[in-house]
Amino acid sequence: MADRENNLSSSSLLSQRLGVSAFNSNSSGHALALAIKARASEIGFDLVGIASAAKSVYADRYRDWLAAGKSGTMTWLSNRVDERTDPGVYFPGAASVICVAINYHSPLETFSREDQAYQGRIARYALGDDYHDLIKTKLFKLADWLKEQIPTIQTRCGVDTAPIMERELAARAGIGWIGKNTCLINPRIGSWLLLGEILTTLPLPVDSPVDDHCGACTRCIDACPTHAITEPYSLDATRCISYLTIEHRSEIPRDLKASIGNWLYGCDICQDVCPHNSRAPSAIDEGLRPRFATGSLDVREVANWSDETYRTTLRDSAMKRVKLPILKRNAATVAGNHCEATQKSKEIHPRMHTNGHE
Ligand code: B12
Ligand code: SF4
Ligand code: SF4
Repeated sequence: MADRENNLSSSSLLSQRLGVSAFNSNSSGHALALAIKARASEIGFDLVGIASAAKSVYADRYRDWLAAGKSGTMTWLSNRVDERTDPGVYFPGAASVICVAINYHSPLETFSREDQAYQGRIARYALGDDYHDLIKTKLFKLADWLKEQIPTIQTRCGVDTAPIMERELAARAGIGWIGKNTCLINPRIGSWLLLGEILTTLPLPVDSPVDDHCGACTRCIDACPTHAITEPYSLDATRCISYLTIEHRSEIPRDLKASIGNWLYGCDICQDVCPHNSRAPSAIDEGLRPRFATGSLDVREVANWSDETYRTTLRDSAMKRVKLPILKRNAATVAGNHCEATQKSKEIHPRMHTNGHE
């Protein structure tokens, strides 16, 4: 309570600047929220919304998901569950969460027919600079600005690694809805979005969630090559190519190898097919533009990379989440899948040829 009083009295600084008498009145709270959003946009976020720091309403669902073994070897997801499902436990005193999103979509060049065979695809989010650093820098800027206005408040910034459920918070903040592929989708921009947040002790007026626009569509479920979306809004991570190529550090299960196709790092299929991504705008932030124009690398080259090539090619890239041996494992999977496909087509081709002459 004392904290809240402090927040309210010191907030008069900003409310004076905003030309409103007391920040705890409805209109001044809204003016403050608008000022935060305007600053967030100046800093370079595409979307911003405000959510309450209340407990997750999907906590039981999350526990069931873990209990069903759907997190695989990501054992860190089972740690700090009380924090993950309640922002107030993770950050005591948290009253609001300022949720931000940044668009990372960029059109990719198509590869030539000759090059196509050994191209290992990289998920779009990992094509530019490491988004963790890029978003954190912007979040710190926004948090510092907010603390300049209201010095007594506390803030904590998070991007991906904090033990919080970022999609649920962003959905609560009205940034988008959670689609059947489990991604957060904004009705205007689509789902090529990376999320971040500032938890704060500052009470703020919250935004309203947006409606679910998935309707009767099942394109993502139908297109997933490993059947990882086991039912709408539910993902078995142990089958997801993103998990298999990034988080899973041992041998890739035999029955899933072929379905990985030509994905070297991550997977974008369930977002590529989503109709809400068909008119996705391009990323504003230069840092998120692809460093590999075709969004892919030649897996024969990756298989021969030295430590030095790995370090220089992937300097400041999110792809460094996997060490070189895992990247080489993935390169071998893609190359193996290509050879198998070629072998199969050789087996099929003569038969078709013979049939054609019978
Ligand atoms: C672990 C993890 C993964 C795992 C598991 C993914 C998953 N779907 O759970 C793996 C490695 C597979 C993965 C893959 C990807 N990830 Co990831 N991942 C995370 C991480 C670290 C935790 C997510 C988590 O807790 N998963 C467990 C599930 C059960 O929890 P959840 O997804 O939060 O789901 C809960 C809510 O959705 C809630 N809920 C809220 N509203 C609603 C509404 C309804 C109707 C329902 C039913 C449920 C529901 O219920 C669920 C259960 O509690 C988050 C960062 C974070 N701290 O949140 C990034 C994050 C989710 N990942 C992200 C990205 C970009 C990806 C990939 C696109 C990367 C890629 N291209 O390869 C893929 C997408 C795959 C997919 N279809 O989800 C972004 C998502 C951005 C977005 N637009 O949604 C995040 C938020 C990171 C970030 N800061 O931007 N990821
Ligand atoms: S990222 Fe790929 S493997 Fe994972 S759910 Fe989406 S389509 Fe399936
Ligand atoms: S592909 Fe269809 S069902 Fe899947 S997330 Fe997009 S709109 Fe929803």
